[in-house]
Amino acid sequence: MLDRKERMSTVDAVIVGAGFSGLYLLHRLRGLGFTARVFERGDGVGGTWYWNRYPGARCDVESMQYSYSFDEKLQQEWHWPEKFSAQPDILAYAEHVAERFDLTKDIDFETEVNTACFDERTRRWKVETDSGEKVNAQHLIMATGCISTAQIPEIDGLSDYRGSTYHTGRWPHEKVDFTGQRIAVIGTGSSGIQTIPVLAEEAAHVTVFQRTPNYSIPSQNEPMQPKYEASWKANYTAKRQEMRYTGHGSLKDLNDKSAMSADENERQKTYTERWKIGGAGFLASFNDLLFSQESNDTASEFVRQQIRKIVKSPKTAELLAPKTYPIGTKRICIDSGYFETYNRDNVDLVDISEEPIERLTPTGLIAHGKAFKFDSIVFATGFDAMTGTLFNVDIRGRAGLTLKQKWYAGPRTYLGLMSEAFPNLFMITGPGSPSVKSNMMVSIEQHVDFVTESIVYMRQHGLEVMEPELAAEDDWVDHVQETANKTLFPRANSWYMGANIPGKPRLFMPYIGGVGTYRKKCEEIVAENYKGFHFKPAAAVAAAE
Ligand code: N01
Repeated sequence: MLDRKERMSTVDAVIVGAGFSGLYLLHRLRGLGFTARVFERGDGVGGTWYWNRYPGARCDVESMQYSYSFDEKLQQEWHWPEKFSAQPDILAYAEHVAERFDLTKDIDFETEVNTACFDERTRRWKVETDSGEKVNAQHLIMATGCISTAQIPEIDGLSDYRGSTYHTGRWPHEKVDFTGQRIAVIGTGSSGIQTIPVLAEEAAHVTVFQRTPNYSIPSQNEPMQPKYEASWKANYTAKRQEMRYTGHGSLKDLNDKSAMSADENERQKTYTERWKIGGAGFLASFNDLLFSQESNDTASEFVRQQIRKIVKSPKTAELLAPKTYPIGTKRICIDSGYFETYNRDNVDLVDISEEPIERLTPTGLIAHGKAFKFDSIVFATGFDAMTGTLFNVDIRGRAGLTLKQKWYAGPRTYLGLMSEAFPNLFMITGPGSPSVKSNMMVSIEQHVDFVTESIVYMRQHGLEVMEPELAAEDDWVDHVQETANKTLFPRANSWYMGANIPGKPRLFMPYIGGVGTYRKKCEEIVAENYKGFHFKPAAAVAAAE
């Protein structure tokens, strides 16, 4: 048996996570002649799409836009069966990419990175996994995704419950058969809204526990139309380029006009047309829906009216109609028959906005003083987003500072890519970048390209260490908050604000200045020799010791 020292390996980069970020990173770094190892806690690739296997899981970005753009042959050859892809199709795509580019040989599955410490003497990250393996790497790249740490709320009696429990973000691999069951769904975010209609078709009875109603737009999903697919494929390069400089990284046909500059008739006509088209393009009905409360009110009211038209019980419709925050300031939901589901005889809605679930019991739960019995409880209760997964790894930078210590009052990054005191640590779609406020595929590709090009730059210039300057980082953190404060986003208790996790600092985590604006900013910084970053050549670091 090898001793510990002999087992230790050395690579240029350790990548944590084999979702879309980790896969593309590995492909690019290897192609540029770097050595890399990927550690992935799941037993397969796909990240979000590996874990979120709940019935009804589907992407809310159109298939033609939610895919890699880096390989022309791949984008021409791949066929998406539906306008909005279901989870199994996206997972199949991730698996295809891994196979096509021969990526799995450098991925350790079912392996979690526990600790990562920057050794100032060797200028290397010392990474240790849960299998006890130690790896030295010049670069540590967190490709862990923004919404990967599932949250089950601390409700009293959780361990007393004897039935089956599920979390949408950790769904079993084998099919769960709910036939004949009475089930509870707790949570009505994107995941709950997608899964409730599908569960209602299968289970004997579904009781939905809703703390906050959500605005949801019908996806108007349909099989992929050959003409539509062909029109994208004929112009893929140009369309992808256009997407990269839009506000959200996707082509949504923004109506560049204020809602208040239109009269009531025009607004109704616009909203009705967008509702019929479906999808998140509804928020692009006018250009100021996320900036002006008055404009936003018109769109919010339109959606409430649709809910009242769809849901037959006026009482249930009122409970489902969001009134406490502006539309779009919590992640907009895209559904397939969500509101219609409440017209079924086997679906009930329980409002827990005023009074939380009291506790779980061996047979179900107690809410409003009433005991409910359930065979299964589905938690659609979300994630410790953006920072939770980074904190799950004990990351220690210079002088042993932990990331958690540095970010105690909220994440501090330069461009959402790096954090001062953590040399050569990169984050893909980290807090402070457009990340979850964008088409993730566009943001992932941009960050992977930025990181790999930075590493190439270092190699070309004989540089060994890269780190943001504290002043540049402070300015960026302020800019991220100032940008958010000019919008309506801070008015909602959303996971963007960390509001779903008790005790989490309350501030807007993603960068809302726009995907195109952000990309141009990154391009300018690179053109100015990586303004705001400083580098150390190998010799200078050694001499300073
Ligand atoms: O999680 P969420 P999600 N008692 O945090 C409720 C992406 N995504 O998994 O709003 C009772 O949005 C909570 O209530 P409240 C997308 O970015 C994308 O649905 O905090 N209820 C809320 O209703 C999305 O935004 C896709 O008052 C409790 C729900 O649980 C993100 O993932 C599909 C509670 C959590 O909603 C997360 O979505 C799915 C408690 N103690 C997800 N704690 C697509 O691409 C929480 N809740 C379509």
